[in-house]
Amino acid sequence: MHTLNYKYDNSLFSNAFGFLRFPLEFDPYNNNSDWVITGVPFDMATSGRSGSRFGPTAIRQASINLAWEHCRWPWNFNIRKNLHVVDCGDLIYKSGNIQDFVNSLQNHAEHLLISGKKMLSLGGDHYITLPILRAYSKIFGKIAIIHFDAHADYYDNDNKYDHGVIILHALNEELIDPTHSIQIGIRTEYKNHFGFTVLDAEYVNDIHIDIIINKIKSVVKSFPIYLTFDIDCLDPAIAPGTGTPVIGGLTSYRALKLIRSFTNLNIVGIDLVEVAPAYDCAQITALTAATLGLEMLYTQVKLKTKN
Ligand SMILES: [Mn+2]
Repeated sequence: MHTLNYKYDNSLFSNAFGFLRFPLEFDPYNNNSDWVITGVPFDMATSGRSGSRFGPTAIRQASINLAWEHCRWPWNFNIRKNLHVVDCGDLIYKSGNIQDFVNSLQNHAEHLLISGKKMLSLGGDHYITLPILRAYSKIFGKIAIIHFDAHADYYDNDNKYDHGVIILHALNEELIDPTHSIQIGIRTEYKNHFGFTVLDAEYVNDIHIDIIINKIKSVVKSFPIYLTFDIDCLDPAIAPGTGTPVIGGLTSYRALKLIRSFTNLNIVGIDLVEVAPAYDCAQITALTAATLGLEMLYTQVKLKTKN
């Protein structure tokens, strides 16, 4: 019998729309996967240009360009043989109903965590991180975060649903521990740092990468870490496809160097947010996000083999 063959080393454009052609698994709670990828097509909390609801699809499509490498350079092992990853498709919620979205995402996240999974979520605007952090804090207590962003995301504008206020909400709800958390690439106004260690874009661009890596590790230590990466942390010359771009950001090379150093960190959850393909150019933002996601998963294999 003839069947479609989505073997990962075939063409660079055919796709069943799983990230990296990892298996699609629509019952993500009852299987033996280590990591579950969820697309979160939500952009109703965007303050700038909307469109990140199309981010998950764009990232998955671009990820196919990366599926042919058995061992992604410069890693020396095949991730498919060392980490069990599935893609459960996109979160379903009632469109236009933000509270239903919040409840659906937190519920999904809690089910995954109770099932022993770790989450890699593809946004969506940055608001998606808040319901996920609520679920994580139920399991882990106050969690540390590594937060890549051009924005500090604690602008107190009295708005319940705003992607620029999520960190303030997470602090007020005691979901995260600022003293063991770090923000990287910030280059917009913030009046208070609430106890976070902030490595602004100037510092991250100017200081030797090894010093930055040591700084990150000295802050987060061995605490459980949620890694949240807003693509606008990168310079818009590299990642233009996002809603609120700010010039003077990181290069993708520098971001890769930082991510690759995270092998020994206790990362328990990841998201990649704010890819808005309508403003992208030649899929470079989507490809960048897909590559960062793959590299983040590679760091988890190292952690697993060392334990
Ligand atoms: Mn941002």
